[in-house]
Amino acid sequence: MVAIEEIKMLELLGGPTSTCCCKVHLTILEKGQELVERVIDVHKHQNLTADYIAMNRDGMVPTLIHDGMVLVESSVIMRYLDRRFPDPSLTPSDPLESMRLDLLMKDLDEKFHSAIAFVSFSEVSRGSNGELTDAAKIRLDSFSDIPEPKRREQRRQSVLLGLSSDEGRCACGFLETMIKDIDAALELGPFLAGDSYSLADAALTPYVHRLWLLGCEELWSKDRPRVETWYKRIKARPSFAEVFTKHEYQTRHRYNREKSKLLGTWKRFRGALESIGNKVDDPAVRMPARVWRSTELQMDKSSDINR
Ligand SMILES: N[C@@H](CCC(=O)N[C@@H](CS)C(=O)NCC(=O)O)C(=O)O
Repeated sequence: MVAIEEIKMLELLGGPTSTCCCKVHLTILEKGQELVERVIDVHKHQNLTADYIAMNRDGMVPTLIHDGMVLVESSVIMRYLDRRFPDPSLTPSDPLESMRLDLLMKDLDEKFHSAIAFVSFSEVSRGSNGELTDAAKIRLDSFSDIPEPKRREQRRQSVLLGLSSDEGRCACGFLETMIKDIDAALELGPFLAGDSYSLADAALTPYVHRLWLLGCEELWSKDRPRVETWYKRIKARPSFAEVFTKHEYQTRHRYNREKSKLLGTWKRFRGALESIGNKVDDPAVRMPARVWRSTELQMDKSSDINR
């Protein structure tokens, strides 16, 4: 019999509509670990209660409780899990592959996460002509509960401004870049950091899936077959079914592919991308993918100090 103190259960606080929770959830399952899911509904501001903020001062999900300890920040949690449960390792042993993993996760945290949050909030607040829904207008008032002024303002802007604003166009540009980066990484192997599934795959999956739920798969389905193949491969894993498919009934009211198609999210997204660069000093950019391999062409020989 297992003594009660030996049961070191993982408790994941958050919910299935959060990309950051999903990436941690995928990691736990890929590690073959069991977890208890405790719903903290950010749409009901359960992340802003005094009890929750006492554990997670940013009032963000996820929080992981393990063995009586509190862990926050999704990427930090994922790395903890990888060290704490080393088998199977989700970090490649090859230094270059693990560097690729680090860079993909850094870009996700620093650029792509806020971009998906903007596009998601903006689109779930709109009708087919891009107009704010009545429910969204009511929700705007509730943002005053968000304690940190910068985050409060970002949240208001994502609802008020829409994808045709500079902020929206920047977000769409970043997400296109994310797909290009995924495509470039897949040139080197079937998974994002090489031959086997890694933390990078777990981290990026919820973002690509969110774009699919928003009906924006044209970002890859026409001209980036490697991304399409990777997405199919990831979708076939039991962890995907457990994290996404199983929770579909809970998330449909918010992210619903058929509804996004009807409401024209992709049209607005594509319009935002096509407008980039059409004005002077445009803050939005369509960046090229990360380059992993050096080629002769990229090297400017005239700058060679040994010449
Ligand atoms: N850097 C944090 C970001 C977490 C985050 O943005 N969580 C979102 C859900 S994906 C959240 O809690 N949103 C609620 C809010 O902003 O009020 C992490 O990686 O854990």
